[in-house]
Amino acid sequence: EDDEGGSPSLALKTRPKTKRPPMYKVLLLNDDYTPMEFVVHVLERFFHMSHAQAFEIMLTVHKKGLAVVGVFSHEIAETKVTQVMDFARRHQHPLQCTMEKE
Ligand code: NFA
Repeated sequence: EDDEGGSPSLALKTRPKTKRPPMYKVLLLNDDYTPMEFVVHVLERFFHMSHAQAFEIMLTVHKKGLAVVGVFSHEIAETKVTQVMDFARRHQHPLQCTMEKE
């Protein structure tokens, strides 16, 4: 049989540098004014959650102050944040959505 051979320690140190791109958490923040049903709608519309899932996450944000609503590439995370912020502003709600590197 063939034997690839080589030094394991050297092989580990000389691996090809194919770093995965960083991923970004998208966070929804609580406030005192945005209606609960609006937040549920946002989670259904932009994060493809079921009504039950969306309600659960909305309550987590309401009670804990924030929650991670998804993890995406930088470009997708930025798009989600922009979509949510624009949608909230159009409806005159102060809902805040941000992203941070995982
Ligand atoms: N805290 C808001 C309220 O009581 C509901 C809310 C939940 C707002 C999640 C923002 C995010 N109407």
